[in-house]
Order: sequence, then C-alpha cells, then structure tokens
Amino acid sequence: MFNNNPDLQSIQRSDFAADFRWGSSTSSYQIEGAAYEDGRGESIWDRFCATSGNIRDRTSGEVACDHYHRWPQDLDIARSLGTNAYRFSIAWPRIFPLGRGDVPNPQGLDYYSRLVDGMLERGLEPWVTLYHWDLPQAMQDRGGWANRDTVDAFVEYADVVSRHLGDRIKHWITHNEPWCTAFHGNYEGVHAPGIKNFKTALQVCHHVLLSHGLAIPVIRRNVPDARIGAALSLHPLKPASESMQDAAATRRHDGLRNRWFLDPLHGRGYPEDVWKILGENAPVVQEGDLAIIAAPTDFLGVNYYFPEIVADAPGAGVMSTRVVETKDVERTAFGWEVSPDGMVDLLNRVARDYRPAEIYITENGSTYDDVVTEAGSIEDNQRRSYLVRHLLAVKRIVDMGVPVKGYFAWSLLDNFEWAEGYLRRFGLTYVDFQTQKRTLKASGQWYQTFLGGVQ
Ligand code: IFM
Repeated sequence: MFNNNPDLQSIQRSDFAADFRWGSSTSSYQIEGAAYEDGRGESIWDRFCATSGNIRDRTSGEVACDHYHRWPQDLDIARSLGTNAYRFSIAWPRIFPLGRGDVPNPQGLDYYSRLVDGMLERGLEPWVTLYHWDLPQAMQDRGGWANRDTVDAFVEYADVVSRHLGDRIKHWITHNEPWCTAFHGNYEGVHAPGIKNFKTALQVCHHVLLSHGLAIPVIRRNVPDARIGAALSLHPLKPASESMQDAAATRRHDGLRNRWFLDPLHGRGYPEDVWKILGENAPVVQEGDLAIIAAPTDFLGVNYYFPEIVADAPGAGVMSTRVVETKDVERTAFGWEVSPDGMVDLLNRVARDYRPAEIYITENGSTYDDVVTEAGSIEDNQRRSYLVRHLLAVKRIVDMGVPVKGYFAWSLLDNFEWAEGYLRRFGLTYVDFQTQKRTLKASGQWYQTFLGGVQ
C-alpha cells in the first residue's frame, strides 16, 4: 500500500556537500542514568517518574542506558557509524544540583569535559543542548519556568557551562523543543512537572524563549566563535477538510504550534491572531523581552517527526482545534504519520517565511517494535526505510536551495522515551536494558554503510 521499500542504494553521502553535518542525537535524562552520582541534584523528571501513573511502564531514567559510565563505548558506536557530529545535552542538575548557587559542581563539569574530549578524540563535533527538559527540581519548587527567576538561573548555568566547555564546543543549542517544555509539561501534564494549566504553559513558554535570548550574548562573550540556535519541534499542517472552518482552525493551530516560536525568534513578536484568542491566558511580557528573544542566531534546529491534520473543534480548549487521525496513512508504532514529503513542505515553508541562514535537522527518527532474532540481530527494516526516505527528502530540500546543512538521527541509542518509559525504541542501536548490551540495528548498519563508517 505504501512505498516503504526504497532502493537502499538510491542515496549516497556524496550527494551532499562535503561539510554536511551527519550526526545522531541523544539527551541527558534519556540515556545517562547515574541519577544520584557525583553530586547530581534531583531533576523534575526524577520526581515525575516517582509518581505512580506518570510513566506507562513505571520506570524512570535512574539507570537508562547507563551512558554516564559507558560513554566511551557509545561514542565508539557514533564514530563507527561514520558520523562527524554528535548532539547531546547537559543535565543542569549535574552542574547546579539546586538549580543555582555560587559554586558549580566540579564533578558534573568534569564529566562533561571528559565526554566532550571523548567526542573530539573520535572526530565527533560536539553539538550541545543546554536544556533538554531536566530542570533541577529545586527550581520547580520555586515555580519552575513559570517563575521569571528561572530565566536568570538558566543564564547563570549557560554562563558556567560555556566558560568551562566553550574552548571545545562551538555549536550551542539553547533549548530543545520549547513547545514540549511548555505544553506537554505544563498544560497536558503528560511530562514533568505534570502541571495542567494553559495560562501557566504560556508563561513557561515565554520564559523559556526569554532565557534563550538572554543566554545568547553570554555564550557569545565566553565563546566568540560560537554558533548558536534553538531546536524547535515543528509540524507541517493540513486541514481535515476543504471547509472554511477547518482552514481557519489549521491557521490557529499553526499559530500556537509553529508561529508562536518562529515569529518571536525571528523578530516578529508573538502572532497577533493567536494573542487575541488567548485573552487572559496570554503571558506577561515585559518591555524589551521581545527584542531579547529575537537575538540573532546562527542556525535554526528543526526536529521533524510528523505532519498534523487539523479540524475545527468549537469548545475544544482555548484554540477550538483538534488534531485528527486520518485512516490509510503509514504510521510508526507511536501512531505518528510517516511523511518525508511533510518534511519537504515544512522546511520549504520555514525557509520561505523566516529565511534562517542555516537549518539543521536536529532530530528525525521513528519507533517500531523491534524484535531480536535468534541470531541476535535486529532487522528493523521499517526504521531503515524511514531513514532512507527521509534522507531522500533532505536531498530534495537541499536541491531546492533550502539551506539545510546537517542531519541528526534520533537517536544513537534506544533510551528512556519520557512518559512511555522503555516501551518505545527510537535507536539506531538496540539496547538490552537488562544487560546494557548494545547491538547496531539494520537501520544503524545502513546509516554506517551510507556514511562510510567502519563496521
Ligand atoms: O525522545 C524525544 C526527544 O527527547 C525529543 N524529541 C522527540 C523524541 C521522540 O519522541
């Protein structure tokens, strides 16, 4: 029914520029484990996972991939793939166990220093994300991102990390997917800290964007040759029908899902059409905030997974929209539509409407129910097909003149998939969470062959 069996030879690394960044992505809470080692403080995810009902398989990131101890092996895998870049994140509670303080935790800084050296030794350019959702719990106890003080604490943290690691890290991503921080965490309550309040989510959103803007000059001061951006989760959208109502709903949904982030980051302030709908839910924005948020960046990170189909839904939340599931489309095990064309549409739209100097696909990947064969291999043909077809899409986008300069597969390893626990595997590498054995999947082997890595 679907053309999900692409010619595996249909794309070559040489189809891309020699300096194209090829990488894989991970994040601290999802892989590190060692939750209570070397002075790490509690994060909101430790607390959230400890509450029954929050995580589908009742697990946590306490051990995860034990990457904190096994990172040399994991970086060896990244090197063996033939990638030239590696995206990872820093756990803020390892640096400031209480969120802020006079003295950063030396063991936390040492750990990341060794990790970064390990990347450089293996020819992996470090791409760091400062915030991939593991806020120190102590900051949450003081209101979390809804409290403007957290913005200052983030900037202090960014200052310390960039002073310590900026001699070796040149690529800085301030935040991963602010939409998820705000709405999964503070409106839907399905992510830490588990709050369900629309107004709070919008205030969180504003503070996260503000902290991005305030951190930029600090990082630039510490790392004059830094290249800085944010990684947004963006979605191409289509109306559920040809009705005017669905078209208008799609525009509203786009307003909060995409433009609410893209517009202020590109100097346009918050979209007025959405602001009007928000009414009393609109965030408190102080004079000068929007100029700060619009601080010039060097690239835009786009995390692309799936398109959304939107219908008008009077009374469904403040935005009166609903995302509908259409039948007869190919989906991953998560139910996310597989649409390489959606990626083409999205990146064309972003380039046309916002003209970022460079775009990096900072995440793209899929989850399927992997099976280990008797021989011990993982023949994840669907994930491999997903990868090949999305890389073909990247090639089309580049050929159209969109400045896409790199691709980071999500993820190097199977890992802790937030509210789904370990039920969803996104890795190019299979992780047996009982033994911590790593096995490159067929998808990882394909990426390795494509990139000219070493088996
Ligand atoms: O695992 C997550 C990641 O942390 C953020 N982007 C989406 C991935 C898959 O859900």
